Amino acid sequence: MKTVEQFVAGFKAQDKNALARAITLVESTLPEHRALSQSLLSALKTTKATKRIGVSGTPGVGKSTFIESFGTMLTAQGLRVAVLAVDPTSQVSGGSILGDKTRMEILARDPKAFIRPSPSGGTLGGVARRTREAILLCEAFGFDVILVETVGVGQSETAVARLVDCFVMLLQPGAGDDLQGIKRGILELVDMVVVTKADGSQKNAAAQACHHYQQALHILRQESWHPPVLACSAVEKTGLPEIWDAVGKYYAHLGLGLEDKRSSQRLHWLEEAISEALQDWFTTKVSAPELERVKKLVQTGHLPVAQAVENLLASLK
Ligand SMILES: Nc1nc2c(ncn2[C@@H]2O[C@H](COP(=O)(O)OP(=O)(O)O)[C@@H](O)[C@H]2O)c(=O)[nH]1
Ligand SMILES: [Mg+2]
Repeated sequence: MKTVEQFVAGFKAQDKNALARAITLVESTLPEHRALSQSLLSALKTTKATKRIGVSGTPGVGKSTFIESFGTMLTAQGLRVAVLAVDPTSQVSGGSILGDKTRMEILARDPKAFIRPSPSGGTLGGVARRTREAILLCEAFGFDVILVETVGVGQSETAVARLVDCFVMLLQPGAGDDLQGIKRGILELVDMVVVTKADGSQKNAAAQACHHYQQALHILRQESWHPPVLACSAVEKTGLPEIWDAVGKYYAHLGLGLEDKRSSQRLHWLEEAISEALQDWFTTKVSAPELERVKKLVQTGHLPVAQAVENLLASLK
């Protein structure tokens, strides 16, 4: 597949291989791939109302198992589900969070589903951009629900919250009696909290955790949307319909606000993209030895920072 027409035809024919290759294209940093992927994104149209849902939480909380059970429930209802991942740590750990496809064995074989592991390498900004474009490709392909899994570290949660409509935070029972372990900023982003592993001996603890989080969120979040706190067991497949129901309520609450939310997200990504492009442009324009020379001068205090920037920019004119 080498032309936009071939990709578009592949999408029309519902060839998942075409989708996978289109995502590889948006993940590529080669200039010719970038150009082709941009033409492809412009050529593809999405008319369908999709749901973009972020699934976040610390490693081991049960994200992949949840997505397997939740996604399978949705495909059984006739919905088409795509799963994408944002994992800025994959570079370090050498594997992606969806590398453990064993946790999503059933969904991975489901004809109504598509699972894409995290792009490895690059900055969080780069990973987020590629994921944003992958979301658009999955929507153009015809998926109804896009689940974006992210590991709860660093800034990746904030980035994912800006990629999705509905940001769901997974917590597990007994992970502390208060919300101290969770960054406050994250609680301000969540649209829903799900307490996982509400089964077996953990069942009571999960109910308690729900109650606890509900109270805490009630104080913290006084907006018109009160993020609900729900318990589920991905293993016993309980509590999942209630979560889907809450997602529906959230979208109903957003109403026309959904388009506002998405358009302000687009604006945010435009600003990010401009900064990134300027950075790239700058590093290709300024000669490395010159930059080193200026850095030394700044380091030793011989040149003020602002003056250094001005000199560098002036040298480009
Ligand atoms: N009892 C129970 N265990 C679960 C449940 N969901 C996940 N687990 C277990 O928790 C561990 C981590 O799950 P995983 O989905 O890989 O977590 P992730 O790192 O957040 O993706 C695994 O051993 C799962 O079997 C659940 O609903 N109930
Ligand atoms: Mg996982």
